[in-house]
Amino acid sequence: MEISALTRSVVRRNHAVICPDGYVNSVVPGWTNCRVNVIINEQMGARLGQTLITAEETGVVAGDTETAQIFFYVISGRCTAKADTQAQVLTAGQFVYIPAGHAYRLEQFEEGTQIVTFHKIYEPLKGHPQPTVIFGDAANIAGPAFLGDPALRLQVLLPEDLSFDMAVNIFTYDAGGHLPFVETHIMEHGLLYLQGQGVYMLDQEWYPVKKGDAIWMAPYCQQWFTAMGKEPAVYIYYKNVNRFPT
Ligand code: UGY
Ligand code: MN
Repeated sequence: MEISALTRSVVRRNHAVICPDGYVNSVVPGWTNCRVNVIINEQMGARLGQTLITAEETGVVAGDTETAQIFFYVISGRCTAKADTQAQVLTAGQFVYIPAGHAYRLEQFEEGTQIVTFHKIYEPLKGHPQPTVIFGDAANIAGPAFLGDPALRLQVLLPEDLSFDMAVNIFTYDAGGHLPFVETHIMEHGLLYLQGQGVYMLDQEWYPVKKGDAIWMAPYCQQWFTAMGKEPAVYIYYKNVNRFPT
């Protein structure tokens, strides 16, 4: 029998590891007939939001982004996503980015469809038009070797364009692959493991992590990762980018 008083989840000043065993559902207005777990949010000191949605067949995820752009990525299952005048069926690996000030509606879910979302208050940049709605598919995005190491591959899902103040990337590590150095940087991350396992170092603490776990890294939280096991470790992550460092 598992001991219910134990968990791998931790919440620290500048990082958190959130494992599914600690989830408590939230009610989010406009997101109905689905389970919503708010994994990262400003209550913990973050400047991004990250949620996990598990939808029933009758689920509806609808709203207006207002000030905060949202990125929806389908982990598993299927739904129809509508924004502006566009509508597309999304399946695993596909995504839609909804800019600030836009209405969206996700519906017609396959039972149990799982979606991870990242949202951030949009910071406009003079001389650069606000991004438009973007539908995409990770399967069509190249994953070049990261800093020349073929064991690490990085897919950049959103355009690398100054209009965007957030990036969402998928990082794949072959077993044994690891970040080439301990990163110490101003950018913040929200992250969800899609596959595999490994060990993350966060602010000089060491955490075993695996598929389903989420991590928050505040600015300047030192970070390093090595993949373990027999299959590649894959995570999707958010990063704030392209703005003057205040
Ligand atoms: O984009 C990044 O900063 C990335 N290399 N960080 C990370 O995976 N922890
Ligand atoms: Mn980083």
